[in-house]
Amino acid sequence: MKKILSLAVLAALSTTPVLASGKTLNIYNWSDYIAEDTIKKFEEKTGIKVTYDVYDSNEVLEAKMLAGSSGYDVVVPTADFLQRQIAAGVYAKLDKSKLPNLKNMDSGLMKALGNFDPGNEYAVIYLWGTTGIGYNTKAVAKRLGDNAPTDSWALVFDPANAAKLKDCGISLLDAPTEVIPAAMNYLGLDPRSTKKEDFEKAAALLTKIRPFVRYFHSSQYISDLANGDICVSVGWSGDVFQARDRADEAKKGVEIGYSIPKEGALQWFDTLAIPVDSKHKDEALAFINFVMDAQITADITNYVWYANGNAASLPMVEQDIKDDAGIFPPDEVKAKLWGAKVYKKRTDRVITRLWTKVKTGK
Ligand code: SPD
Repeated sequence: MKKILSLAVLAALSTTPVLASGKTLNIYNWSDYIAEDTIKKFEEKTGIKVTYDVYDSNEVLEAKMLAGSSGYDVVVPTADFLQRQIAAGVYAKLDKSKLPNLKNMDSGLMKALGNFDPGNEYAVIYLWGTTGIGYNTKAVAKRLGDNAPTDSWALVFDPANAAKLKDCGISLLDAPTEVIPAAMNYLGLDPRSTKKEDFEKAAALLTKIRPFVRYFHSSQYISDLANGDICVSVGWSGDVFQARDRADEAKKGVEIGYSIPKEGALQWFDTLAIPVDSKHKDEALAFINFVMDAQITADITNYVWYANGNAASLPMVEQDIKDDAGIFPPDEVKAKLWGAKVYKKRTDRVITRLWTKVKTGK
């Protein structure tokens, strides 16, 4: 018995020897936004034990960061939110001497990130994508015909189309700073406008389609699209591709498409940053450096279907992902993308008030 026990103890020890360092790291990331083995590989390589939590909204992350004492060591703000949060003093400067894998990053994209974080002092790019339309090809064709405008915001923002899609289910991201500018873009207004009247026009349009929207949520649509429980989502590129992948695997005849509308779409960058009150900054830097390893980033992109900012990873990214115009848009599509606007507090209040009205349908 003793021998059996000691063998069992040995076996247990041998599966966890790397965690003997006693070091820990608390990560707060978007849901469905990492490869299934990334954390395990990091723990095995470093002996650092990771606690991993998820969110699906920049507003939720921002509230936690501004309140302070979140307990997190690595978080993943989108660049426009990052800029405001840097100004509020919530992030620590990165010690670049501990990030040798910075050499792998795409210098053009890091320069673009510099518009939000001058000198790339506080953050590195994790993944990037667009906010477009995910749709169930058959369900949409059945209701709007073979010439359904799947290449246009009209698919969802034209009330006549939305009404016909009501029964199969429309979802919108619960992301006011993305959906309202998309509606402005559809209306022919500048999606980066900060004029109150432009926001109001977009909100009026969204209120018209509100009766046909099943829900506002920023992660549930992945499984619902995949299962055929909804048929159109204003969603994030990689999430829609994950839905497509799940639908393909389920083999139940659900086919999912993703479109970057011809009118244009938001291009955003998510970044890795360290809260200033993190208690495990060295471990956080070790994680960021680990993620910037070319193979690790390639594995993440191959798993979550989002483009990344790591030039060295591209040879390891699967060819069909690199070739997909919805993930790595070609130049002519890129020309129609707009960058996120960093809103001042006053504008933010306008957007929040209108969004509440849209969601409640009042
Ligand atoms: N499921 C992961 C989604 C990540 C989306 N990032 C947010 C982009 C906001 N513009």
